[in-house]
Amino acid sequence: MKSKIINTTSIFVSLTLLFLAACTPGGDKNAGALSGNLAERSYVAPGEHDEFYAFISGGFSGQLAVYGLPSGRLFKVIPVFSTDAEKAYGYNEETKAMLNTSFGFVPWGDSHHPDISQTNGVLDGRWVFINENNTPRIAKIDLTTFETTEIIEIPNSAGNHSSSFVTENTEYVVAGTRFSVPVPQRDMPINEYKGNFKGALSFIKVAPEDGEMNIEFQILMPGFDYDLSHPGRGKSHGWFFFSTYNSEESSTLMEVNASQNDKDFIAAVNWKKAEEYIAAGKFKTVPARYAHNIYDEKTHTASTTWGKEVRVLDPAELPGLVYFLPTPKSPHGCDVDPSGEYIVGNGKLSANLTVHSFDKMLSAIEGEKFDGEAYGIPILNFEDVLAGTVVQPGLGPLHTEFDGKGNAYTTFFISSEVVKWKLGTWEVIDRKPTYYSVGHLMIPGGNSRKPFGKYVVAMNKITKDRYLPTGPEVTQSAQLYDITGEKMELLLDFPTIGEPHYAAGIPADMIKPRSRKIFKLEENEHPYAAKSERETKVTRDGNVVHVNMTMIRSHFAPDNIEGIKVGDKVYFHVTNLEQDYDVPHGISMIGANTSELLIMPGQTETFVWEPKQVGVWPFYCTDFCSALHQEMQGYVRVSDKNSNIKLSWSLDGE
Ligand code: RUQ
Ligand code: CUA
Repeated sequence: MKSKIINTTSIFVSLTLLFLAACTPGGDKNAGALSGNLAERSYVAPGEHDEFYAFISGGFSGQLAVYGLPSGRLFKVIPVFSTDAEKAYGYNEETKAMLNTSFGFVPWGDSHHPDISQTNGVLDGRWVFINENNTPRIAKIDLTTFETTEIIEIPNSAGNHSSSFVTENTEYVVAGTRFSVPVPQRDMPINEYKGNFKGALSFIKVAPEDGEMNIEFQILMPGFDYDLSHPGRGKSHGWFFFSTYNSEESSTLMEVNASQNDKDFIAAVNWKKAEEYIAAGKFKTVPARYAHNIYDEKTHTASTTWGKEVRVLDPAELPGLVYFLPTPKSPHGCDVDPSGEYIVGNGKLSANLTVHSFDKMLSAIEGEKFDGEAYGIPILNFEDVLAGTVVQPGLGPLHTEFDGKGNAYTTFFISSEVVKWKLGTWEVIDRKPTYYSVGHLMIPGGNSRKPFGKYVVAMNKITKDRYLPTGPEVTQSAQLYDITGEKMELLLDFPTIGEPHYAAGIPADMIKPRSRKIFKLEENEHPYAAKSERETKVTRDGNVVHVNMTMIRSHFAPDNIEGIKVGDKVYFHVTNLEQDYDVPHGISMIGANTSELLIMPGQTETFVWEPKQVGVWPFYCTDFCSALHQEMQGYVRVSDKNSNIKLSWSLDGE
């Protein structure tokens, strides 16, 4: 009895020690070293610029945040899938359409995986794409304006997670469903999931000139969960790889029921073959309603068109389109090295990392060496496609990135660490703790043929004691490591918005010279733009009033308006006449049921105000724009519904 107690206690003690080892900021021991030379390496002196941009997903904030590396300074939160009062995104009349979906106006999203456009497998810095997980969508952000300019909804999809990754010439941005669902959606018993639900993998064509997205085709896969994906590159360009879990096709208590199979799959999709099948007419056209929202830079206005159908390919009937590569234990990450030869599958529950060989995969396919099939899709032999195994590198592997020098870096969620290992020899070279429970990691260009392997950013799921406490919610956290040497070195912790999933980094010089400074007034095609104070006016049509207004340092024109009545619907269309860099003005109206506007030089934006009370009501500039910013204000006289005060407007009595 006694010995039993001792045993249990000692197990408890060693577990506690293990836990402490994993959760004590071990870096503190090296704090002295950090304060010296290491600290200088993340220090960007006041007025100096960072070397890299990092676009870090905002997770459940629905946005995309822009940081500098190595400083970790936050520059901008780009509104993408969630409304943002700071920038009037989703509040002003111009951007509301960006959030249209087949479910109506959706003001929130869950953004996960940004990926920067590429040319010849190298980042080109034109756009960054990012997926929305909850109401499946892909957004495109223009990297001259850092604004979201297009959002396309993905039909037949649910939990749009294995997305939004681009092929090496940005031919496609790819979106794979995480949850399989009935396709088309219909009323049916949940327990008839198996064999009946489908997983759609969508290939969205990106127009080479303006980047406009168009759903080219969908591949209707068996009802597994499609978790992550990455494009082939170099020799494997033309293929796309998707990790799957729940090959058990369970719909309930998934933590148990979807962890039964010893191996799930990585699906290898030959999209060049898919293009041939499309050209040969081997597709079905199925009805599907989805929103396609485009922001026009000339009119400064977004509009929605509605997709009505998609072309669908059935891999069971189309030989050579898809193969399954057996991959141990519910793989999460699915990462392809810069040469395109190695496909890393990170089995969340597996002790080892599995690396597949593209060349071996091709010869196995050629030799028709299959180990059965699943729903008509050939399964390759595990041993035939295996390039190698990284043996027991850590616990709970999630994602892998590459430095372009033959090394791979994998995150381990359970053992909270980044492990560096060598491609080809599979030996572990280094490991460094992360604080704590790391998810994704990012090396600038790490998902391309040309990584800029100077830093790795680890994005952590748990922060605990790393920062000053801020109530029960602790800031999310990223960590920056220097990877120029044999061993990784932790340089910096910095907080992030929302929960960071993936990120994309790029040398600042590839974006900086093209960054937009103003919008040219003469190119402004907004239907209500007033391009000079002479063009300002107020017009009435029934109870709808349009105010075509301008703003310049430091007044509005007009700034006195009379003849507005309770019950009117007043549209303020406001044009910023400035043509200088970094001179936005803002405007808001007392009691308006919307956000302020923040209008860039040369831009026109609109907000609606429905006056509810008689009186004289002020409005003002919300952005401290000049020495006389506080003077940048005006009044609207609101009269009773039945009053006959004439509509009039003026600036300085004119
Ligand atoms: S997830 S932590 Cu990309 Cu959404 Cu892996
Ligand atoms: Cu314009 Cu303050």
